[in-house]
Amino acid sequence: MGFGEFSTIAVESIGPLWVLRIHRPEALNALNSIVLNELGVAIRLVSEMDTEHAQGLIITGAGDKAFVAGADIKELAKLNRTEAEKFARRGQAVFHELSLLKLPVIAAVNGFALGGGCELALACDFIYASENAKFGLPEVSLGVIPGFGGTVRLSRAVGIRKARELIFSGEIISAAEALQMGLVNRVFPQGELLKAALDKMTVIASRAPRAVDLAKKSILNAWDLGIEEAQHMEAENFSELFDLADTREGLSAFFGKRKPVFRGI
Ligand code: CO8
Repeated sequence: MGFGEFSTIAVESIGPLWVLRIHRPEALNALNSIVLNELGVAIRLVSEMDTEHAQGLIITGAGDKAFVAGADIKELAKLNRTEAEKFARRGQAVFHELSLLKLPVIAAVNGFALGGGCELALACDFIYASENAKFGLPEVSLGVIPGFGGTVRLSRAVGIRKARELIFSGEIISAAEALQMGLVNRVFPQGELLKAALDKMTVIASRAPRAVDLAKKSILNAWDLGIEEAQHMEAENFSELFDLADTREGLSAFFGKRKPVFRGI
């Protein structure tokens, strides 16, 4: 399956930057198994591209009302216990792959990011939001709980107490509240959101790609490992860069008082 063959997502490239839109307008972009599968394929395709062709990914929702309004409740309602576990594990696996992508990923949340939609945004490196964005994990109001990594990632993103408050109450919060609790990095008027995300990604893409990748890896280690092991890995990642042409280029450009030209090698 290539990028042209999707039915529930739309993928567009702007130079080496990719924009992936979840596109199910009839269901506020809710994640059914087709979306999850297509998302999984798109993530794999992007992960297989070389640096020249892929330097950043922005995930957003089609239209101006929803990023993703959750897992598809019609599909959830038909699941038995075994199928529910399979569905949760599938979503978790796709979001895990997304979180491990070597290139930076920004969620541009342009409306409702509820349940699985909030979990998708949390699996991205950071979140920009439009002023009308709404966040929440309202699963308990349906009798379920977050199942695509939300209990884990929200706790890590905003702290366990805020996460408990949001998940136990199922309350939906505004972009301004999400900004205040550190769930969202920045908020923009709806019409400026995508451009802001692309502008930031352009800045990131101008840096040494392997350095950004290894910084991302080190930050993920900081979450998963103890402080000693994480710092050990940081030193390993740091030293790995000293075998690369881009590192020599970055350091010598500083002394030459010129802009570095990075090639991802
Ligand atoms: N799933 C399926 N369809 C949806 C969803 C959804 N999550 N959200 C909205 N839709 C559909 C509506 O049914 C409606 O369809 P129709 O026109 O055919 O009736 C259409 O989208 C438009 O929605 P509304 O008319 O409801 O629009 P409103 O502006 O009135 O309301 C809301 C917008 C507030 C976003 C409202 O649609 C809503 O509350 N949606 C559900 C939000 C929600 O609870 N999300 C969490 C879902 S559970 C989840 O994500 C669990 C993840 C982990 C799964 C683990 C698997 C085992």
